[in-house]
Amino acid sequence: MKTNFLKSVLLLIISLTLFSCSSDSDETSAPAPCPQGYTGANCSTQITPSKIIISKIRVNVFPNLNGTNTWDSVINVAPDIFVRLGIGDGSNSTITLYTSNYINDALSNGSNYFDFIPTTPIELLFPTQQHVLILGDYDSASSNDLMGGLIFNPYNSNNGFPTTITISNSSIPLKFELTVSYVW
Ligand SMILES: [Ca+2]
Ligand SMILES: [Ca+2]
Repeated sequence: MKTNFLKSVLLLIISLTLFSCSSDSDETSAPAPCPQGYTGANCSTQITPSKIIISKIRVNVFPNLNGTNTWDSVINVAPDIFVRLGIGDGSNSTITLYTSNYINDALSNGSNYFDFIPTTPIELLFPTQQHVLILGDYDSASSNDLMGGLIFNPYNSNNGFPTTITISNSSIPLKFELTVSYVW
């Protein structure tokens, strides 16, 4: 009986030693470096970027009519579109980051698009905060018409850092595509 017990203890010590040895060998092998923007044991955790940079705002879809009326009432009735980007929800407290020039007499046919390329790329310094992208009809003779706006979060922790961020709502209808890059 006593011998059997000692044997068991000895086996336990041997297996613990073996386990400890294999553990040591794991520690000595250096892990492969993760691609930029990722961390964690298997490099699957995204690192929140310090900023997201927008180099282009593409307008893909917008309403050609203001309800049943045209956006403008005289001669050229199509809207003169411009985009405005801000931090917030579109209310008065929204902080405007960018307002584009306007494109004359734009009509959306579902397959065309209109690009706005800022002279200086737009830097989003708070990429996890709520932003708003607004489409307006520029009216020189009166105040501009709000054609529609969409709220979005530029950064999501599991989206794989896409270089194109699509923001859309088919019921307005409104669709934007942002061309972006990331800085960590
Ligand atoms: Ca108008
Ligand atoms: Ca107009």
